[in-house]
Amino acid sequence: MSKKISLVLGCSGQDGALLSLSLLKQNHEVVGTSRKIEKDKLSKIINHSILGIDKDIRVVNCDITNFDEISNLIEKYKPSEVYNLAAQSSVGKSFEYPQETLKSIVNVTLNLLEVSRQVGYNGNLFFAGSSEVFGDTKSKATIEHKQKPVSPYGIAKQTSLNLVKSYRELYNLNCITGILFNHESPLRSKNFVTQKIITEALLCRKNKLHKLRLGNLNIERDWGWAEEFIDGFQLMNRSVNLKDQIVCTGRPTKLKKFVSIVFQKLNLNWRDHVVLEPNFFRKGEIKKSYGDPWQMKNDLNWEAKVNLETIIEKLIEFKINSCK
Ligand code: NDP
Ligand code: GDR
Repeated sequence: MSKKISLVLGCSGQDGALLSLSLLKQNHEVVGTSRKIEKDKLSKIINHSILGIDKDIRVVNCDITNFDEISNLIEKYKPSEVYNLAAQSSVGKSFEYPQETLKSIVNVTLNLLEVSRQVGYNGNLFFAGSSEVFGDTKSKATIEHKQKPVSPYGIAKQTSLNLVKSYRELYNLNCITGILFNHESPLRSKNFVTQKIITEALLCRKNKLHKLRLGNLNIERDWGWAEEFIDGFQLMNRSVNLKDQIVCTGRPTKLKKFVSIVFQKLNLNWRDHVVLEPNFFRKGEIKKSYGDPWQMKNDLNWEAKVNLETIIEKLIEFKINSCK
């Protein structure tokens, strides 16, 4: 029997790399897109090297906002599943680069949906949505929670969510959005606060005078473990009853608490090292963001099992080993 083919837009990022590994383990052929890979194919994608999948995944350089380029990919590979994970994914940077952010999210979503509609693609399409669409959550966010995005990134993800829903309802496309809360792994870049804290806390252990500069420590986030979120994406995309879902742990934690656990695990006192940096306070900051995991558990029997302490231990362990 020929292998199933999966197409992963944004295969070089944290989720793209982890998802590709998972699909390869299930004997899928994985075709991924990246702007990083040069036409000569000699350039390496760091996350693929870390996971040891460089040689197993077919990475193509593709302008995913271009109709013909996406259309050619779908026609050539006829994937059974498509995952759109590509995005300028930093909320903070979206204030500096709103045009790029909207283009990478809204234009790409619309392009993939339009191609699918026009070529009559009937495979399954998963789109990475974001908890940022809700803004502040007053209670655990369900799919019905009021939406009040406060960043260009959140606005882009809200538009993408609405587009996917319309194409599902108007044209019967098999497309869904996973509304994803924060999920972490060692593949995260230092743009994101969890990797920044782990990396810098280890520097503090080496050099007692080292300082870690952070923004608002009072924000609360629902941090999960990326590897298990990837399983959720696949369950959603293969579900008989295709619908948008909230993917989260349901457990909010203050950033201050996250910092204190990291430093405590390294036998340090975070108060000796952390300095508040007003420039890192965001305009339009979301104070508390957490979701309701009930629907995913009920519909797909998916739940986040890895708790925050374990996430932190895994992140520290990976960083220490990679620095040896
Ligand atoms: P990453 O930032 O790690 O990866 C993003 C991917 O998008 C990269 O492969 C990159 O590919 C591609 N990309 C970046 N900028 C652009 C651009 N301007 N145009 C086209 N492609 C671009 O993100 P994650 O893996 O963490 O997240 C995956 C998806 O899930 C994203 O859509 C993100 O917004 C969403 N999400 C993530 C959450 C999380 O906690 N991780 C939570 C909620 C939503 P390359 O540079 O190789 O072209
Ligand atoms: P977020 O992740 O904006 O939630 O987006 P990030 O790790 O950047 O910020 C989390 C929270 O920490 C606060 N913060 C800082 N953040 C960064 N990056 N650096 C700092 O020094 C710092 N100090 C405090 C932030 O203000 C914020 O409140 C992630 C991305 O994966 C998105 O793509 C995704 O949609 C959301 O999660 C859900």
